[in-house]
Amino acid sequence: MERTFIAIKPDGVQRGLVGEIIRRLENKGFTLVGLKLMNVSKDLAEQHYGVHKERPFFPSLIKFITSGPVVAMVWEGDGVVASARKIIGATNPLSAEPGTIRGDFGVSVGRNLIHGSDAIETAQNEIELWFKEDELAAWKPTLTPWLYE
Ligand code: DAT
Ligand code: MG
Repeated sequence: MERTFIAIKPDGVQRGLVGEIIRRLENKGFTLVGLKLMNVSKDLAEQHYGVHKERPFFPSLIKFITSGPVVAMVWEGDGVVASARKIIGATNPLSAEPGTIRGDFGVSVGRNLIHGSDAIETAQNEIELWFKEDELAAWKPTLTPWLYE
């Protein structure tokens, strides 16, 4: 089953949106298989955002993501990588559609609340980077026959 990596950033935690964000992913029908509240080291932040290291916003991005606890999660379900990106919305919250997390709760690209993997391969790498195998719980919700044909 497809998996994606989702992180509620320090602004989402500070603003008390952890429950709201988890609720949206649960309501959609995705399954939570990993969850931890953690402080992010500079090293982990730089690895996670390595693809952006030449961008002008990189230093402030690293400073922000290491500024307070984040909620790191792994979610599972058919098509979860692309679907979670839709639920999250566009990178700039001012461009994100209403009904998306960033569209409903954000106003600034540097405080856009949440991260979601952008492709299946990226998701696998990010899950490995953030979670140990024994921190993930494989389980099959009893609702599965009511979510999948
Ligand atoms: P996304 O998080 O939607 O995958 P991304 O991978 O392009 O977006 O960028 C990673 C994060 O970097 C993004 O969530 C917020 C920050 N960021 C991106 N573009 C930025 C910009 N132009 N100015 C400030 N921060 C930016
Ligand atoms: Mg990205």
